Parts: sequence; structure tokens; C-alpha cells
Amino acid sequence: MKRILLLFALLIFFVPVSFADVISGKVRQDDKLYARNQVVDSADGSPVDNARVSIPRNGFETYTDNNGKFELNTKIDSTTVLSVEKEGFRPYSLTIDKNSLNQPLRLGIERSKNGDIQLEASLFHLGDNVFADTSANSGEFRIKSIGTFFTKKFNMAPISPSEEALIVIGSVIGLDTKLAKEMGQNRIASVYSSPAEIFFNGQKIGELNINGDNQEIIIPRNLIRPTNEVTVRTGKNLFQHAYVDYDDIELANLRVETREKQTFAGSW
Ligand SMILES: [Ca+2]
Repeated sequence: MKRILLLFALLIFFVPVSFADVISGKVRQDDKLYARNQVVDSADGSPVDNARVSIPRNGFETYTDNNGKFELNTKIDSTTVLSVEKEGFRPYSLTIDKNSLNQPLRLGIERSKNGDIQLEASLFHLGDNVFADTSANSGEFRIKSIGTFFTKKFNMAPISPSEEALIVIGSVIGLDTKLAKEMGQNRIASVYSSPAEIFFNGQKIGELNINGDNQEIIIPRNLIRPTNEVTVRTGKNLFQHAYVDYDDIELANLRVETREKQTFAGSW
């Protein structure tokens, strides 16, 4: 009896795995073992159904079921970006690698707020498509470069004195800066690039030095106009002098958010 149970258990666990490569991008609502991952509302943990979950680099997409569950039937070999989109919620992105899938993913997404401005939801590539395979962004690019910079004009209502506006970079991968190298985000032996730079209405307001999710740059209040322009410019290899070698990076989920100013006054 014990042996039969064990065999049964093995079948349950091994059968789905053997089909994993064949079945791709479909939600199997009948199979709880399959859909381990879940999208929830970050406010109350309730499941979010019919959210689009994608890995743009792989050309993979799926939708969550009625319980917010989804499966990732795709191979993750290198660091890449997973995106979640759902009407009424802020776009969500997460940097993942092959180790991310050892545990079920529980992704909390936030409802959209007044003042949210989506600059670019999808994944895009900046650079010249020339990069070493030891770079923080190696792997087969399906996303071709749109050039060495991204720029976007947008309108914005004035913000109140108690608020601050910020640019949020949902995800960035591939930065080969000195800091990224020191943090072990790439394996390039000795060379590195200048950081990516963020400009707001022509003025530099920040830099991207490390790869990761949800990096924020406060927009100086005095620069905000009714119509504004954000530009992200990728860095250059500081050790290549024979020609200009731009850092090949990928960004996703660029947005502007407004929030109450964060104060750090202690109150005890
Ligand atoms: Ca390059």
C-alpha cells in the first residue's frame, strides 16, 4: 500500500514536469499543483484574476486564473524581467533568474493612484546591441535596441506643497557600471561603463548605477512644467577608446508617481 501511495505521489509530481515544455502559456485551472505562482492585491492579499503575466525576452505570456494563479512554463537561463499588467493596477515588474523559480512567486500589485503617469510599460533595450557574453545582460536578445536613449514627453498637473513627484524605474538589467561590477552583477573582468543618466526637462536629475527593481528619483519641484520631458541615456564603456561602446541595458515599467512627502522626523 505504502509503495502504491509513493508511486502515486511520484506520478503526481513527475507527470506535469515532463509535459512542462510542451504546454506553454496556458492556465490549467484544473491542476493546482501546476499553478504555484499567484498575483494578489498588495493592499489586502486578495487574488487578482485575468492579470497578464509576461516575460518579454522569452516571448512568454499567460493570464492568471480565478484564484490569481499562474504557471511559468518557460526556461529562464539568465537574468530577465517578468511583467504583470492589469487594468486598474500599476504595472508591476520583477527581475528574475533561474533561482527565482525554486519557490512559488507571490506578486503583490498595487491599485493605480491619481497622478500616476505611465511613461513606458513594456521592456525596451538601450545601447548598440554589442555586448560581451559576460555582461550583466547577456543572453539572446529578442528586444532590439531603440537607440542609446529613451525620451518621452508628458503632461502633468501641478503638485501640492505636501507632495513630491518621482520617476520610478520599475526594472533595469544589464548595467555594467563599476558599482554593478563590485556588487557581482556581472562577470566582466576589468572594464566598466558610466552609469545611465536620467534627465528631466534637460537637467540631469539622477543616475542608474545598479540593476534591480523600483529605483526612485525625486523630480526637483522647480523643474516641473505643464508639459515635461524625461530622457534616459545609457552609459558608455569607459575603457574602449577606439570607438564608442554603449552599455546595453534593458528597462521596463517607467512611470511617474506622486505621493505625500516622506518625512523623517522622529515622534516618540
Ligand atoms: Ca555595447
